[in-house]
Amino acid sequence: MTRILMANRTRSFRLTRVEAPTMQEALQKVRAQLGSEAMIVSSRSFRRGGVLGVGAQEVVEVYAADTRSRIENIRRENSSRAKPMDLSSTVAPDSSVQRPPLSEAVLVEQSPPGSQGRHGTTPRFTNAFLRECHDLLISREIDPRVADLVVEEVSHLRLPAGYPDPSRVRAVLRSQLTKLFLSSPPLDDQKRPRVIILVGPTGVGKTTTIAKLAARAKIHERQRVGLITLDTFRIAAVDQLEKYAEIIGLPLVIATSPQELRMAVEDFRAKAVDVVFVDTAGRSHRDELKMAEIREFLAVLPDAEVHLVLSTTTHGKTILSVANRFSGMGFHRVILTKVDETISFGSLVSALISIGRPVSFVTDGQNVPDDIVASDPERLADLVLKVNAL
Ligand SMILES: Nc1nc2c(ncn2[C@@H]2O[C@H](COP(=O)(O)OP(=O)(O)OP(=O)(O)O)[C@@H](O)[C@H]2O)c(=O)[nH]1
Ligand SMILES: [Mg+2]
Repeated sequence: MTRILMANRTRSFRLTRVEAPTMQEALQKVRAQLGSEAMIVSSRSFRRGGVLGVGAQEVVEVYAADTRSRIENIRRENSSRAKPMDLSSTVAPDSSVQRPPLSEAVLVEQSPPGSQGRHGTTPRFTNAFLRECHDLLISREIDPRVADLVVEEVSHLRLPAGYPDPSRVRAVLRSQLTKLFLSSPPLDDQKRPRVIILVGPTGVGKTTTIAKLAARAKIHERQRVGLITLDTFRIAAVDQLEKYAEIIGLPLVIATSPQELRMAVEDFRAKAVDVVFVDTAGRSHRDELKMAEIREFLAVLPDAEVHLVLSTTTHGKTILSVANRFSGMGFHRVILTKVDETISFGSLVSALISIGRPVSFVTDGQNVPDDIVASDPERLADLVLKVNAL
């Protein structure tokens, strides 16, 4: 099933040539020599020997490049220092999304000078219930400006007298936090096929999430599902999705150019496929060239739903800078992964507000297809407070 993938940037790599009777054996040789992240640069098959074509043997020749140091660089880049958070820098607004009034205020509001005391406690909140609310939010690593605004909202409610009941504090905060997040109404699901593309930095869980979504669409919703991968940079990446495709029983097409992508979708349309999931290679948000490549692919599918996948193990400051760099792709939704590995979801709240796109799904583990749920503001509030989370 593996098709041979042509890569176009080869200058910086030393090429290794292998020969074998079949493509499968040639790829095995490449793997053995260069590891599973080798990049196939070119391949051809020809016949050798024999007389007048009789007795000639099929030979497959593959040139591959060793990308191990490059992959390491990409990984290092992604885990490098975060930029300072800039709450005023937002991605382009999505007119289909109704932003709650409080979140607009968050983007412009500044904390009054000296507003943070112990654990960020605001002295102007003299009421014990409000102080308890504020302390809880700060302990969840929520930006103090956001915490101030949420507590300000709580202060307009009729507050219980006496020592604050912790469960009451959480209930009130849950309902206020819910207002910070956008709901995620379904995108146009009348189109056939719906095309759902996942983009995002390396290693955040794009391929695993596609496998989860695709399996659920097929098994639970009984939809006809197709898979396309644009991640032709590494053999291992294609193998990964190919395995899922085989297990789930789904057709997978490898598209190496925007034209192939368009043709693949047309082909699925002709076969009455309901939904097509498109996997992309992880891109460092700092690599403009590769970001431009993805944009070229996206340009041929203007109706596609683009979901930006972000790992919640990334700190809020980094998340915002990643989202800003991916904003050129015009993503419609955010998918948050790895909440099972997240210590504090609170630091992401201001980033999510600034991003201004609803969260469509949240994933909480490596199990396909179980560890994923559709997201809504209540669920995100629960994640902040870690109450009944997932
Ligand atoms: N704990 C946890 N691990 C996850 C989750 N989602 C994905 N992973 C793991 O994260 C790792 C990377 O997942 P991939 O799906 O390969 O990530 P990717 O974004 O496709 O990576 P690239 O294609 O290399 O950019 C794998 O080990 C996954 O099992 C999650 O929700 N929780
Ligand atoms: Mg992947």
